[in-house]
Amino acid sequence: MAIREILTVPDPRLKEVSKPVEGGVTDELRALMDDMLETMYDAPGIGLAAIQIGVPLRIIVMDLAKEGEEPQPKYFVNPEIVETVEETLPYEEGCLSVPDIFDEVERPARCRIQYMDYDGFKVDEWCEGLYAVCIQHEMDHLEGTLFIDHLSRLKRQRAIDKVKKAKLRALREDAA
Ligand code: K1U
Ligand code: ZN
Repeated sequence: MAIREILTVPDPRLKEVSKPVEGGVTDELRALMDDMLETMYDAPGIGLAAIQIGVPLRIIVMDLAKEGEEPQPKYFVNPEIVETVEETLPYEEGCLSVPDIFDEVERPARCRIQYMDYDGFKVDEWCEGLYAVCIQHEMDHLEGTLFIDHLSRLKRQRAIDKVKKAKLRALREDAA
């Protein structure tokens, strides 16, 4: 297992639409999902899409266990949202690709998803609460959409500028 670098804005790869996994869940894919989970735990975060480590495949990992609880890793291969409810839920979101920026996004409160799990079994289930928020945020990544794309143009640009400045500052500190 390995910790991979997480891409941050304005890296153009984050705008790519990820491709479906062909040919089922192989050992190679499971090794990628293991790396993604380790990278997510290290960050730390509660979800990660493959494109965030530069791999344009429709794969997501997630763990919504609270501190002190047993880990509950979840793996999603070729996930699809097949139904949503009209009711919406506002939630203060963050993103490992837009570090240290948090803002409210309103999304459907519940959604039904279909995907293949770590062992290649098909799953069909309803999500609600943080699970619904996180899977919709991660599904957005597969379409090249970031949570800041749901904000006003001004807020989005401010967020990108803030991340750029922080990256420059870190580079300068490393060079000193
Ligand atoms: O970058 C990502 O896609 C991961 C992101 C997932 C997410 C968070 C909040 C709402 C929607 C989606 C994160 O994990 S940001 C970090 C975070 O939320 C967190 C980190 C440590 C402990 C608890 C939460
Ligand atoms: Zn994100």
